[in-house]
Amino acid sequence: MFQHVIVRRPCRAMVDGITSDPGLGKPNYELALRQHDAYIAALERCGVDVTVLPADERYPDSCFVEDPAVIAGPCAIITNPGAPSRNGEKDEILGAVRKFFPEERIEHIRAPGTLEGGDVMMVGTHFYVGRSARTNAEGIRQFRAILAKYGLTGSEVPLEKVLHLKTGVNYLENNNLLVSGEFVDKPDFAAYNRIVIPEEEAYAANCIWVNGTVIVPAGYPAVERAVREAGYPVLLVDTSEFRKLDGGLSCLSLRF
Ligand code: CIR
Repeated sequence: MFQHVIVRRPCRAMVDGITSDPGLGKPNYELALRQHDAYIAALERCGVDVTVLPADERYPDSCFVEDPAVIAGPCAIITNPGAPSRNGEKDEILGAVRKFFPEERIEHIRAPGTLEGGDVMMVGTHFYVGRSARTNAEGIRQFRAILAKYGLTGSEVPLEKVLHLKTGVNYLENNNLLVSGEFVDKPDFAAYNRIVIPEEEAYAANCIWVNGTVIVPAGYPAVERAVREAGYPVLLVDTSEFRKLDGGLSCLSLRF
């Protein structure tokens, strides 16, 4: 069960955030704020308390708080984001993390290691880590060493196409895994009950489980149906403006 969630308000500079698909257009800032409000409301309905950090105009992608930190059970790991324009976000998330974790349980990924939280998927005490353009071998080595200190385990999943691991695979608890694209047949995930997302709805593989409910992006009927059929109550949140920056539901919060 999650008790706490940390989010950061989108900043006006988000229109200059990183995108792999400029053809989707720039986000509409006012709409992004309304969608962020709805996201917070959905999380609150799942029974968590939500800490809302102020917008930070220095970092266009800073609403995607999942990337500069990973909360792994008893410890918090401040990452070292591989995207240069995002690297400084790690110093800004630290203050929020300190409100929940004592100094001796706050760990750091250090250069030349890089790691972004979007590449980390938690399954109980095991953490899958995507080796991506943002997360390198040294970052994963450091991350696994930190996990071991706390009796947790990690394994590396090489990525071929997607930005982050959780762009394409997300754990819904109860052995259920949403998978799309390159993750459908990966041997790493063979033991799970895999719910395969059709290619045209691949964006919606990024759903989040919050205390028994699954939050699903609005506008992806096949994914919504599949999640309901798996037995979960569903809350829909429109993330169209964040999608324009390759961001999804998981990217927008730290849940612990
Ligand atoms: C980026 O490219 O870093 C942002 N535009 C999107 C980050 C998405 N975060 C995530 O998947 N955890």
